[in-house]
Amino acid sequence: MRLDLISIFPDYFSPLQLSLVGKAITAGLVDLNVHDLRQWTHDRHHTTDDTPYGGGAGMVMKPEPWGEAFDAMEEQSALPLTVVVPTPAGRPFDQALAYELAERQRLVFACGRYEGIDQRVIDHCSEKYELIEVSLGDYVLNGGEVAVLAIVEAVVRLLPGVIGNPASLDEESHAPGHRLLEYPNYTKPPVWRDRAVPEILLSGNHAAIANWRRERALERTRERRPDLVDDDIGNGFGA
Ligand code: 6GU
Repeated sequence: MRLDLISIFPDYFSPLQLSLVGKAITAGLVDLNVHDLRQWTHDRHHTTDDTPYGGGAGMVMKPEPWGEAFDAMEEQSALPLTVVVPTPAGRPFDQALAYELAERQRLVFACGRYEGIDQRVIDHCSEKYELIEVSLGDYVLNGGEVAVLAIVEAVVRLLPGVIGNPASLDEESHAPGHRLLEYPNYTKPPVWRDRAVPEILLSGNHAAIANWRRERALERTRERRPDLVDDDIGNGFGA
């Protein structure tokens, strides 16, 4: 998969060289390309924002640098391209969307700062490419960069060959097929500061353990995320 990340703060993306995403890059499973938007400005101050038409607080990102950036994206690779624009006004990001994005050959992330990007850039891109505006949740970040770190990590770990044991993807919270939160986990020692590991996990009875884990997962999900449980009405997923 090819990734292009466009931002006025390209340094935000250095942590992607670490850990699992870093290994996927080294292994050649991910081709990561970080771009400084200012290379597509032509004035001496490398201006990327301006005041909003109609008035109001904050600044809006100018369309011209973005237009040149997307032209350059097309020149750099002929792979079909999906544009991801992080914005609190976007489609809520979830595991289903992570799986969808993991199927794309090339993702181009356009990070807005300030009050966002001139709407004509969004309209231009949605006419020419597949475009998805994505939100991490109902809160406001200063820009898309931190959201991109989260989205890239969630997507890259789903790519074939990135995770050593793909079975672990099936068991985790929000895996396709079950939407329960994960059960609690324990490791050695069997007693720590007077707290014992639940007996059943030491029993060797695999059926009983699987049962216990299912119940804990259901209990936890009902308590913390009733919207994810089938017996809750109006959870948006049907029964
Ligand atoms: Cl994706 N971007 C910004 N700027 N703020 C957010 C967000 C994204 N998701 C939640 N808040």
